Amino acid sequence: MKSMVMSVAMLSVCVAGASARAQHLDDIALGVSGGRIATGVFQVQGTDVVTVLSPRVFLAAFDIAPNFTNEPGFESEVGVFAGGSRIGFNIRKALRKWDGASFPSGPEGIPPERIQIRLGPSANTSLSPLNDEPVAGFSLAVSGAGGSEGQFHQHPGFTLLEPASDGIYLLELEFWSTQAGLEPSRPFWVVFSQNADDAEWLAAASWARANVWSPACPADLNDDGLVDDTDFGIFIVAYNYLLCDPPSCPADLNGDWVTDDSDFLIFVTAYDALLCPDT
Ligand SMILES: [Ca+2]
Ligand SMILES: [Ca+2]
Repeated sequence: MKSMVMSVAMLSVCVAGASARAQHLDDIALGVSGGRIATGVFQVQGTDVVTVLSPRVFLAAFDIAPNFTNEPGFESEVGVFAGGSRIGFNIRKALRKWDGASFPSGPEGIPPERIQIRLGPSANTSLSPLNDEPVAGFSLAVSGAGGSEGQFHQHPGFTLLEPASDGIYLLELEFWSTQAGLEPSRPFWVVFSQNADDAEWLAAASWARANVWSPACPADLNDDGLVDDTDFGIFIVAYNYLLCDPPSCPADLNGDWVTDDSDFLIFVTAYDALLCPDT
């Protein structure tokens, strides 16, 4: 899977040329939508890189070092947030482990493992809880000056603690900001692979997408409540190369991690309806 993800990223770079590589395309994108922080991915459109703020389920793997990764990072375009503000996170629930069919929501799904999130000084350390009481995380700075003012770009480290058994883990997070008037993000989820089979990893991520996120209007790729030409522009780029914008797959509307004719049919139906369901 990692090789597929990387190959897609590299393909995107090749298509766009070096000038479009303003963002690290395999990071989780952060932006602002409807007055709140939103998560998503970056997508190459011609010579531009756009932020697609619809995905809320992301892939990651403990493959940078044993039991450790700091990829994907979290990144915004320049000028998105108030310069010098801070963005923090909360861990919303205990970790869950894939049982082959689901991430059980009850206590039976909570493994002995915990995930530690850390960046920089030891004070910047958080541990996933052993129950579903939220844990307040730490905050990190938005660039305050220079050509990158208002950009957030950080790569906190994620460590799977002992016994660190092989398998697939689900972590539920949210972002918040010190910026006045900017609301916290909706929950988002990272599906971590610890030496898991790639197909099983994607199956687990599909399950999470369908069952813990369950998007009401997946074809609304820019999260504005409408399915219109802007969404079509995003959809058709992904459809043209079949695969996904790592680390998620916004134009995969049926949750199988490929963007193909099945998704196209879902898209045109939603496009004809124009308005998203009122949820
Ligand atoms: Ca839209
Ligand atoms: Ca699909």
